[in-house]
Amino acid sequence: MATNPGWAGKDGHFKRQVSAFRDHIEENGEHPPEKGRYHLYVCYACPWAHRALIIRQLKGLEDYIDVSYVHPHMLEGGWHFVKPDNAKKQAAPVSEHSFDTFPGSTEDHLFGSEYMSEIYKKADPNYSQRFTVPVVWDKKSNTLVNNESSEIIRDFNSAFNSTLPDGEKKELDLYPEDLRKEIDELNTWVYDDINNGVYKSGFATTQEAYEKNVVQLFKSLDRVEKILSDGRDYLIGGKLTEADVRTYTTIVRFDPVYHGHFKCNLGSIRHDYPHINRWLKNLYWNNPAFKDTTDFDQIKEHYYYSHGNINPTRVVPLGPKEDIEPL
Ligand SMILES: N[C@@H](CCC(=O)N[C@@H](CS)C(=O)NCC(=O)O)C(=O)O
Repeated sequence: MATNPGWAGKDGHFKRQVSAFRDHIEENGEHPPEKGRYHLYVCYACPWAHRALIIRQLKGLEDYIDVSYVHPHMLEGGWHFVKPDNAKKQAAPVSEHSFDTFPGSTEDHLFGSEYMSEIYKKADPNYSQRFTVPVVWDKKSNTLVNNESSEIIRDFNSAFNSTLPDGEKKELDLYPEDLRKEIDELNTWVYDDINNGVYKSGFATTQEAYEKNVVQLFKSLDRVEKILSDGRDYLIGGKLTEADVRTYTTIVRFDPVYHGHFKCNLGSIRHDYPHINRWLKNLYWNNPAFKDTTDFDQIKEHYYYSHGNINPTRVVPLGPKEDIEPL
């Protein structure tokens, strides 16, 4: 009898929780757009947090929203930060698997907390759900604004426009009015079958649940492949939209992690999906917001080290030889 590590229902299917904090950064609202007012908590490894990092950079919000990066090991107690003293020291080499430091991870810049849970408890002492990233924190009203990436990225896309200097980044709209219907439609099945589909495959605790989800995942990858098969660089409307960002954060993790760790091995992106692979490489190599925010060491370390039920030895594989292929 397979053990159920607690994330799946009786039917063996993984169930993702519904995010609890759903306020917005908006003009004349409780959380108005202001340079330096908001802090973003992320893990480089997390695909949902990665969405927020990409859009922060695409929109030129680096000086507007500062960031704390948790350590990639998500163990008992949840996400933790590097201790302030260690953050200043030279980070340990990846092979040391240190709990105290990891290249790219930081202390909690706002409060010097040890665990991400402390941030949630500051906002709501009775909070009893999982302590997930990403999180947007309002330094002025001293509370958690939002912990749902699909909403955080919408705020980052448009809420700061009135405060941004004129230029390309201010103009960039990743959710343009005329494409919203198409973006929403694509987001829905990409979320269910691909973004969440890799988790539903990897966290399934019965053979039946695994097979159902992994087959659906590959059906939807086939669907993305078909969309991109006319040679286009972007999924919708001939330009970069949030649909590309949301799909990218799963696809870039696919060959290094999901293919092995989550048993999503009916194919790989580089060998079986030439058009998705071309689209992926173009985003990664030709747009710094994608490359700068993708940290393959953090990604591999997080998944292989954190899920003791799936990989009890915590050994992190060396391959694939190239995290992503060259152009
Ligand atoms: N719906 C959330 C999901 C975020 C999420 O599940 N993040 C994971 C990391 S990939 C997490 O922080 N998990 C911590 C935990 O489950 O304890 C979003 O999209 O923002």
